[in-house]
Amino acid sequence: MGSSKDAGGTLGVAVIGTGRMGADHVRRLDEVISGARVAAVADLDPVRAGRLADRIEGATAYTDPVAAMDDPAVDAVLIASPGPAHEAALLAAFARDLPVLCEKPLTPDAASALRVLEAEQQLGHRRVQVGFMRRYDAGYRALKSLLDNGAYGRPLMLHHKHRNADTPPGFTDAMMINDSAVHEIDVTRWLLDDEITAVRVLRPAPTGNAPAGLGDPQLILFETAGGRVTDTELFVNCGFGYQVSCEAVCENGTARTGDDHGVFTNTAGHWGGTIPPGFVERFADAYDRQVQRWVDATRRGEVEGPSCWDGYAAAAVCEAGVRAQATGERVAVELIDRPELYR
Ligand code: ISE
Repeated sequence: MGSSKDAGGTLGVAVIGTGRMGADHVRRLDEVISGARVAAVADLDPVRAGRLADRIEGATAYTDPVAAMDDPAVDAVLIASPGPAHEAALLAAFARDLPVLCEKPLTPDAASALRVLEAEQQLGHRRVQVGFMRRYDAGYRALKSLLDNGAYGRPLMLHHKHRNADTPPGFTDAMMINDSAVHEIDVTRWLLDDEITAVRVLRPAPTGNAPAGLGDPQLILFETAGGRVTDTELFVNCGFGYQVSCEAVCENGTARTGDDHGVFTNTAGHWGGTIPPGFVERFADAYDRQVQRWVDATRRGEVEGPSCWDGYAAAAVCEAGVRAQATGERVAVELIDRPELYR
């Protein structure tokens, strides 16, 4: 595979979807990332796409993602549209052999993720980095290095906490797994280098602050092929801000990330720090690092980071999770054998 873009040239990126994440990625590519520029933006809403493109020299607005990919200034694609639109966009990018950074989820269910996995294998080389941004967070990376170097012995359990201040309108029980817990699914697989084999969901009495019908909080248990167990407190209407942390319990010690409270303050009988309002702020550095690493790898003609296999495995665990949530039962995860391309 040759490098995308001439030596020293910038990578022209088409950003597909200009909602909250897409618009943030457009800003990031324009203001933070080196070696890339926004060449095209696509959104079903022409006004939203046009407004963004107008602010960036040389960027063209489209309503059709495929037309954006066919813009001659485009060398690579960043997919940030809603999950159900990902499969079509990914297949169109494969047809043009364009490098892709695809926001999570790869696709919303395992069957469509499998189709994407098969299409990428047809190409014969990896083309996709999936946007599991926690893998680029400094704290999670330090935790991963510590587990990998083995100084604390084998990791036995992970305790995850995932709290959001509130949920957007229309947020459902299934979205608590597919949109929120999907991050714990990915970091569990990544940190432990192990596949999740079964899921259980415990549902305490919901907070009165959750919208009617949403069973919030939930406690999610994963078992892995290597015999590890992890728990996740998922509380997406906690009201007080955005908190994500992970503690690894190993044979010879424990290690925890996510407790950074910013500036430590003392005032009038209180000490404390700050809690970020949302994921865009909490993971700003991780998003920057993720996109910069994608741009750098793409310009070298390489693909790194979370793969379509990771996207597929996460989708399969989500499916089991949604069933576990609905039935209260332990649900086994069904995975195909890992194809050669992803070993
Ligand atoms: C959202 O889609 C995200 O990806 C956030 O990281 C997560 O914390 C939130 O719960 C999701 O809704």
